[in-house]
Amino acid sequence: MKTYLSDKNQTMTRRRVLAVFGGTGAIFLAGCGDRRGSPASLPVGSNPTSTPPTGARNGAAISTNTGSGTTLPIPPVLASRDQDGIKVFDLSLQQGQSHFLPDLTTATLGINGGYLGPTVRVNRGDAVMMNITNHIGESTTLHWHGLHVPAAMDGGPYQLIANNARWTPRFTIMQPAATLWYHPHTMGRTREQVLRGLAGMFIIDDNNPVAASFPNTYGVDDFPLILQDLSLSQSGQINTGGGSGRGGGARGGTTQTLVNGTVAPTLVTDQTRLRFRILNGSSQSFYALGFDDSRTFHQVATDGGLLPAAVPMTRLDIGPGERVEIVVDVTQTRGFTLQSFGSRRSNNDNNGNGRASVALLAITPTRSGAAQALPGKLAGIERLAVSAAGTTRELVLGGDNGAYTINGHMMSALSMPDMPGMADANNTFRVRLGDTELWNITNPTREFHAFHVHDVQFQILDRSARSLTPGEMGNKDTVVVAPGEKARIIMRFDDFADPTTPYMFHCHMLDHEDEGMMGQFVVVAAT
Ligand SMILES: [Cu+2]
Repeated sequence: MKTYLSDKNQTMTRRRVLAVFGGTGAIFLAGCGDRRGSPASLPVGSNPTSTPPTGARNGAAISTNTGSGTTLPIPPVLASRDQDGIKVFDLSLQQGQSHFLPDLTTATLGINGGYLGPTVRVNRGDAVMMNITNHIGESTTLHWHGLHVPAAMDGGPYQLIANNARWTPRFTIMQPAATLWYHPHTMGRTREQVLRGLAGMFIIDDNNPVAASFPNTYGVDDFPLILQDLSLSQSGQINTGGGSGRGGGARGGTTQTLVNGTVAPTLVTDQTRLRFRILNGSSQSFYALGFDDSRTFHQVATDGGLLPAAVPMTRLDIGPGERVEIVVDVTQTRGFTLQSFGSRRSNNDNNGNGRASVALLAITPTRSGAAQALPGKLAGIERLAVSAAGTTRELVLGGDNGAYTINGHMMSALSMPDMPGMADANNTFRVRLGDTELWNITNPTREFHAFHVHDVQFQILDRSARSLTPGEMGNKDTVVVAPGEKARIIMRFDDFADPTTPYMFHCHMLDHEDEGMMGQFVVVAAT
């Protein structure tokens, strides 16, 4: 039996998630920060191998029906240190413990804490170095999802960090303001490592003056929301057997939807306009976001940053790996709830069960204000023309009967070629630096897939099944392709050529990725 939060008779008592974001010292609560958050947001250099629970602070019974839960935890903004003009960010991958369910301790992983990681926040133009140490007890990687960086800095499966080893990629932030994220990309192990807790937000700021018209005070009126479905066994351990939406019920456990690592948290706010930067960090789940009173909100950004214009809406679909930013006005003091409505997408649950609605965040305003207009134009986005594409590639997804492939090819650790000469291996595309390419992604399977390309932000040209929505007119790095649909995407491969280090493209449903729905490309200097 599955237990969803929306079950009418499902009342759960739970403790605060003690270990989220590193325990008491690092929980950055709403309403107590400046724009960049606490300057000393994390105890950098603390014992990297354990995160002791800090003791129960809140034993209140919580009815998840009403959503009157724990205060929304906000990932702290990670302070950098300056090293010869380079911003250095220290990220320690470590083991921890969390309390998602009452009286149960869940073994988790975290970055600078016991579960999830801090928000890395940078400016366009910054030179940065990520100082990553791995103490999780096995090899991993750390990938900057959506970031335009050289392949050797990308944190894909080739940039393996052994246990107790360090990796220090350096790069310059070259792209517009956006809400990106970071997570492991370990061959065959991505799903488990992400769901055990290795994920965090990566926010880029720039000098687009439009930003000043949005709520932009982190933790006050500008909130990151990391959405994850987590399947827990009866003993409270994270099911790692595949399919976050399945397994829990079958084993007598439960599937919980977490927001920043907590179930149905609450936000009390005196702000009259709120911005949410929402990440779908789930393995398999799609969410149809909206508010319980079906109020109109505006989508202002997608994966790669601001949209050309704000889009008014009442529902917003978000697939695995995708991000959206929304702005919502608080015009009444009546409480309202961000929720996921039953998604129209079929494979939220691999058992074929429909997805129930889930309360995500209960918002309790203490003040209200008049609705305010948003700027008419947000970002100037150069639309890439089909005529600019020098190369067209066909990518056919395969996934029925459990064999997840692209063009019939299943990437696995065994088929992963050695670095020298890998560019000749099966399914490795050679892209010429500076070229614009058109990729036709065809999904003949019965499932949705969320296709992600590293290195670049792309644009969706069109879909075979429907017109594009205004919210799809921005820069994207992940595109959801429906069963039977073909999506055409176009992108230009500027800046970084490296004939021996591949970038990846893959389904961002982490089960599918781990099971082989992945390929690779190298960018080579034009001759
Ligand atoms: Cu997929």
